[in-house]
Amino acid sequence: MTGTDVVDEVLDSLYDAIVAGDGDAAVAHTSAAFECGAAPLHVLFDSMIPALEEVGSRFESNQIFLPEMLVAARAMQAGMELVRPRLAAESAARIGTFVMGTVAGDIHDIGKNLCNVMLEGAGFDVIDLGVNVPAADFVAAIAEHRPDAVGISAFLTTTMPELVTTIDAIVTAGQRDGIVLLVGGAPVDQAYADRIGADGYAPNAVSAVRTVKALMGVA
Ligand code: B12
Repeated sequence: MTGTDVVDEVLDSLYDAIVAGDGDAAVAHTSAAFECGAAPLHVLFDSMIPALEEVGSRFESNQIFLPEMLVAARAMQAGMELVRPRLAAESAARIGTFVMGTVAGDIHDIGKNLCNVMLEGAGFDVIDLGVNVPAADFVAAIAEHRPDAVGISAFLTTTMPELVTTIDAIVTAGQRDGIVLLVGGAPVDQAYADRIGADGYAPNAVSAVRTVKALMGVA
């Protein structure tokens, strides 16, 4: 068996642990993957995220229900705690401040947290406002932290309109100029981002970093 085979086997076990919602096993397999020399991004993108995608499609087809989806998400988050410091250790020189949050009415945060980890790794100081964030809290955070960029996530079709509400509040507060404004989350796309007046959109954490750096002119 080659080293690559061993890593693949551990990543398969990690995938199964997340799908099964077994947090302890997820942590153990994440740890084992690093001991075998797996790169943090390999662990994230070739095991953890596909596992959650599988959970999403099982939920959609009524094979599992909300409690199972919740434990799977917790298992993923537990494993991600081991990934975070490894990505941060690869951190580049500081390039700016990024305010990030999930809109009001929406409690999904795994994708947002993943973007935060990647942004920190790229050299941003990330101010994470958390989930279920009212537009007024984005406005207050921009006033307090004077960020270079702001990221707003919405993960449900029903909470996408909150992106508009939040951008409107930022415009009304006179804060729109001078910040790079990104939107994201699974139901959002480039056309929607253009329509609601965002500067950028990215479908995943890697391209979120690339996009914000390009828009800031630090690519
Ligand atoms: C885990 C999960 C949950 C967990 C969330 C736990 C947590 N802490 O986040 C729990 C169980 C709580 C949950 C609840 C619900 N969920 Co849910 N959930 C999911 C699931 C399985 C995974 C989401 C996820 O983490 N994906 C993995 C991450 C890495 O991907 P991502 O979120 O897309 O993020 C990436 C990009 O979007 C981008 N990105 C993210 N943010 C940002 C920000 C910026 C600025 C940029 C540039 C980019 C960017 O980069 C990220 C990383 O690559 C999805 C199914 C799926 N396949 O997506 C359903 C899903 C999102 N949920 C769904 C639903 C319906 C619900 C509930 C309404 C269920 C219910 N009946 O109560 C509730 C809503 C609760 C609420 N008010 O928010 C639906 C949404 C359908 C829709 N179109 O609106 C989905 C799609 C499942 C489905 N197929 O039906 N959910």
